[in-house]
Amino acid sequence: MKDFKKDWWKEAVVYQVYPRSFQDSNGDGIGDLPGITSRLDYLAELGIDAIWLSPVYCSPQDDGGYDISDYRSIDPMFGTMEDFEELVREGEKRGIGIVMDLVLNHTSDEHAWFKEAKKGKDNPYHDYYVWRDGKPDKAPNELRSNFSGSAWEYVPELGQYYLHLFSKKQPDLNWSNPKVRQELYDMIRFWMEKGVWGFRLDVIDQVGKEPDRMITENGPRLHEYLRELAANTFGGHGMITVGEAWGSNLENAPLYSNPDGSEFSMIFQFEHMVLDQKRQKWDPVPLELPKLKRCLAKWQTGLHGKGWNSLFWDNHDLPRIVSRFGNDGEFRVISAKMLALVLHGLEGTPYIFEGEELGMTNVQYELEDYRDIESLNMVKERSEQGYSMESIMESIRRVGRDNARTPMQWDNTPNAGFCSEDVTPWIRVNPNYTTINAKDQLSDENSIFHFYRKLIVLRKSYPVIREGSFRLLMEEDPDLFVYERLLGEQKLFVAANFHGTERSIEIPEGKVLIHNYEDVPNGVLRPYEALMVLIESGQE
Ligand code: TEU
Ligand code: CA
Repeated sequence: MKDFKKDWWKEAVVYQVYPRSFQDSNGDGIGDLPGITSRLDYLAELGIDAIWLSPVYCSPQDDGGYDISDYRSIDPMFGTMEDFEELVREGEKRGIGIVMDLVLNHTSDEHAWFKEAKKGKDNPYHDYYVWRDGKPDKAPNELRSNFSGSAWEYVPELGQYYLHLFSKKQPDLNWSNPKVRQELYDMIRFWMEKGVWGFRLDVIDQVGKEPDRMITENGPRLHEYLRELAANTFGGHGMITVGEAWGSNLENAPLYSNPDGSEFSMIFQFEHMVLDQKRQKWDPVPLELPKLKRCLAKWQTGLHGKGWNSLFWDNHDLPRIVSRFGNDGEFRVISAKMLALVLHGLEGTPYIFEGEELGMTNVQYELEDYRDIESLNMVKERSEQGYSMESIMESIRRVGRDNARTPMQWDNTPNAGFCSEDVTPWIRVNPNYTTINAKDQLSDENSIFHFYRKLIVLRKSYPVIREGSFRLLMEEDPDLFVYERLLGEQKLFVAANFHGTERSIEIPEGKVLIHNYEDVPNGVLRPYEALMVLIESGQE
């Protein structure tokens, strides 16, 4: 096992790869492990420390690999175990570690455990899953799947329903069965021995569910389970661990990311990602900036010294941030840099999702070009409920997960360098690859790519960026996001204009570390303008 420097992940920047969409190496139109290995130099140039790899295990791909049929093997679609080991080795050479995605809440219905479980109530694997007796037309209760419809699926041969909080091909594991937990711990140790640097834990806040009480997130035994999980696996090994926890809040976050290491290094919380929606994600509303500022400020101050934040705008489930909180038209480059600057000025571990560093945008496809089960199930449900096709398509285009999953745009050749020109990629390439691609940006010092690279260098260079305390300024201002970070004699001043009109502002004297227009602003922030100023004490 690798000997990690204590809390190394507090200084790290993580890059998320969604393998299907990153780089195809063998001409089947699907990204794969050798493809990722072939792009490690690109990631090394960006300056990241670790790759969070979305699932590459054997899977029928009902939910993009988050439906695992064998936890200990690589899906042939992505390559072989040797390809995986090669990626780990080649990453290591460049100082880049691999963070595996653990999906412990559910398996695929094609997992050997579930196939056994379905055979009968006396089967030793039956109790690995969550079953309730019932009748064909009467589910145990009203619990709903995250992917539309009931969370219960009937198996006539057993006269029972099984629980699936996601697709019906993702039956939920029964964590109250100690055998299930031990199996999972064994499996995690298997990956630790392969030399990975850490884990991202999918919907981990749901494993303590109590479906009869309609409790899915933050169940009563959750933290007992998580402490047991850490103690039996990665606990005390210095790895980076990040739990996905939509149900987290400031009350429970210090438990999840307890500095004593009893659970995880940090969690992904999503409060800042649901501010621009009504009750459901499919009904987006415009963002009110003060809400975002107050939310991020709350997490910055709330976890300072008591836990650790993850910092992110994007992942494989979210629409592209430049299309969401920025401007993907006239001000695409400027606003993508502004959003990066605001996030990378905060305390926590930043995560960059593939293509974010290029300012990749949402897509506007017709229905037949979308692939994601969440979107396709929603189309079915909402058309039955009488929504117009127009409003359904608008929802998918704005918030559908495929926005994040279109192929990585490497260059301006057909298929954007993601796969060779004569094959059809599994999902269409965003037609804007001719103007938005890595090749162009690598050779342009002023590109979004190089802006992200510089932000990473700054984080590594200035302790105030990594550790400083946070203070929100101009809290009520509807256009400007302004804050300070403080550490000893050093102060960092960050200001950003989130809108397309000029705004005057007093900028303190100091050293401008980074800014997103050609010239440094002076008393006015232009559309989407942002800067970071370092003020040494005595200078004010
Ligand atoms: O996502 C958790 C989750 O709750 C998602 O359904 C989320 O609410 C939705 O995608 C937002 O649009 C995790 C994975 O990140 C996701 O890709 C998986 O589909 C899901 O778990 C099931 O494993
Ligand atoms: Ca391939």
